Amino acid sequence: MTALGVWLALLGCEPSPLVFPDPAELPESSEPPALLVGFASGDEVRGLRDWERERVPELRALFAHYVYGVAPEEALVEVTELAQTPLPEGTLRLLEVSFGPDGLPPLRLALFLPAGPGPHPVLLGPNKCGLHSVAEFDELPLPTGFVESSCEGGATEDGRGSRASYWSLDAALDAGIAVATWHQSDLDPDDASDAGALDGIQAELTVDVPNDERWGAIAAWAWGNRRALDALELQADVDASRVAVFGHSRRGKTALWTAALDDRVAAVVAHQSGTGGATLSRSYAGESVAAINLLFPHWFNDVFPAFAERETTLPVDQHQLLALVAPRPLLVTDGADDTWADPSGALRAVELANPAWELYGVDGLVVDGQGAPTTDGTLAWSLREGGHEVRLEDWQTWIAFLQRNGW
Ligand code: GTR
Repeated sequence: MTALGVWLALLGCEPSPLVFPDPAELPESSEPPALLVGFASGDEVRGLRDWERERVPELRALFAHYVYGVAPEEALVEVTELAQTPLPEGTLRLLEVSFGPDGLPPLRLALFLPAGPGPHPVLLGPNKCGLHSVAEFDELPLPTGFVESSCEGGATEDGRGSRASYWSLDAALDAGIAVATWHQSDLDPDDASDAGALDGIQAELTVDVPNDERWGAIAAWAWGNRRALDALELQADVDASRVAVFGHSRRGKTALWTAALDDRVAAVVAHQSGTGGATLSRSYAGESVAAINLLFPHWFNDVFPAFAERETTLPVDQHQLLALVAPRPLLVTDGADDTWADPSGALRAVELANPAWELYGVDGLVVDGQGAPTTDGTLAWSLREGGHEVRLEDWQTWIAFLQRNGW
């Protein structure tokens, strides 16, 4: 099999004659590429069959090749329960998720379960500063690997509960929704000096693709979400058919790429996910493709930087990533002062993604009498006041949206 065939197979796609032109050879288009026209064939998508059999695998392959990199499709997962503790609002279960072959570092998953027997729906996503930062509970272990310098208290006891204001666990538990989280550095340290994707899980689990297509940190974290989902499927008191993947900022980008690749993800909440997330690359407000690759070269593969100052040649744009979530519920949330994440570019992407929901005959984006977006449909965008952070108010918006969609 050719290298292309190998990695289309890794992505769960049938090998096809798809070839990936060098970025320098791609045509310019100031408009985002059409959602419902094949890249290779130029043919229009005429219905669900064309969408699911042709266009979805093609878009997954294009995003992997040009943006995020190629990850292994799955791994053998072993799940061990490390601890179980009663909480005022429910139960905390600590799981260790290890992957074959031997020697790969495990992922530690904290599962906060609401009171009652379940099975409970779940909000799943990685955290930035370590499990101990999410809440005050002593049972949450300290991180063992890299911790960002912006994380107060670092990997020490001083960091315990330091991010609790970002994690409104009680709001979810009171609504009967479990929260599952793991530290992103368990899979891949968020270390900008690792542009070649040589540390973390990628160093252990190599994929047979050219170097520049290697999976970056966002792809590694998306892979971690998928392995956490493997573990959640084994929990009798979890409803694995209602796992929403969520995340703030770089973890919002991760949530979208997770759901784009994995149909088991039942819903997505992407909060202030910005460039490389919900915002169009061809929107020139906020962070550019050049800026993100300069500061965070390790998040993407080594092909994406070729589009710095050349966004108009990108053969994909982020509305197509959003469309890969259809027909599942997708909520994109932003803050009015968070201009770096470019809220209006995200709204435009949501609008351009909407035809994918229409293909399934579901209510995607629902607008009010003035044409303004609401959160009533299956696809939604919501703006609050303020900047780049997570507030109780954000959790309330996410939870209300999920509850309207059966959580
Ligand atoms: C910013 C970065 C954004 C966003 C954010 C975050 O500095 O430019 O793309 O991801 O970090 O993750 O908080």
